[in-house]
Amino acid sequence: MKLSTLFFAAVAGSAVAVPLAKEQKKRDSVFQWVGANESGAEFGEDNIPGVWGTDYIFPDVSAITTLIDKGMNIFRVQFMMERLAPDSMTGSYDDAYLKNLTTVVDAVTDAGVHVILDPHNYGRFNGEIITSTSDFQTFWKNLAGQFKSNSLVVFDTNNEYHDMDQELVLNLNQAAIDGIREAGATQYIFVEGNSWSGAWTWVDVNDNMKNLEDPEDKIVYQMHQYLDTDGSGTHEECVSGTIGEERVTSATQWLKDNKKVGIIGEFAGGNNDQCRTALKGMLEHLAENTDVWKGVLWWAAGPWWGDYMYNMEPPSGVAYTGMLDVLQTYLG
Ligand SMILES: *[C@@H]1O[C@H](CO)[C@@H](O)[C@H](O)[C@H]1NC(C)=O
Ligand SMILES: CC(=O)N[C@H]1CO[C@H](CO)[C@@H](O)[C@@H]1O
Repeated sequence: MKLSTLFFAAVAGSAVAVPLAKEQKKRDSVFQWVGANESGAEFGEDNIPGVWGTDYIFPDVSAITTLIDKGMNIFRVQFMMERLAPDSMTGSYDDAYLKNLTTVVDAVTDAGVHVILDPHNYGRFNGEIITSTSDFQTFWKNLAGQFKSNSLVVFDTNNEYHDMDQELVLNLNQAAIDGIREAGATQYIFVEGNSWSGAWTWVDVNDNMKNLEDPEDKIVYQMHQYLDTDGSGTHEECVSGTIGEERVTSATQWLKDNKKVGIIGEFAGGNNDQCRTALKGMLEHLAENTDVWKGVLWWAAGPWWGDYMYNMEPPSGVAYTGMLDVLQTYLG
């Protein structure tokens, strides 16, 4: 069943089908947000623009519904800037790609949960590091303009900046914030840092990010944390049973010291007891510090993950069948 069907059943026959302000569904959890990444529209990054259904796919709304039924209330939807704005970052949109993206966004927010728009670009456009803060500001002004009337949309400035000048990362994030506010959008903005936005290296690498300014005061620092040896999220094994807590502790202190709030926007571990223990330890630590940690998102759900070791896609993804219980305490 489509989410929109569920929601619109209540207003069937009404001429005004789309409410202007959407409200988050009430739930009971220590975290404001628990959810998953919804990956697919950024697949096939070597084929630009690529072909829908061959190189990339949009998330499956019915699978998202299942995760909402399990208690999730936030989804981070990946897409590629080059597919949305094929000619240039500041150029016009591919209407079909925008429409497909919007369909997913509307379906999720109609169910009363948040959706994060995630340009999965690593601070790059067409393979080059983005250096024009003014173009980036325009990109965000344009995109926020499309979604500013939907209060459950969250803007994520970019996925995992890495190997970039630190001042540039700060300035790009500020430019995104400025563009979004210039468009008149007032929703949450999730900012990301250098070095793949890792929580474990945040204090050493991304300290200057505390200087970001938002007139709406709705910045959430989005960090990522994997628990394998190199923190890349490419191994099934976790380093130890305590590695989860160890890797986020310094970031917790940074958030407190600087009076900021954060979210773990990507985390995962393989389907084994060591990772289960490590992930629980991390979640417990975050849950003890909900003054600064607002939630977590599993990497990843999506239609095309197949037998991928972290696959959270219902009904048969290995993490959906084997690891959802790790999150159970925190689902609303
Ligand atoms: C959008 O989705 C439809 C199927 O719903 C597909 O036929 C079309 O190719 C997609 N277009 C793009 C640009 O993703
Ligand atoms: C950590 C992780 O799983 N990263 C993957 C994210 O998804 C892209 C494709 O969208 C993969 O290339 C990465 O390996």
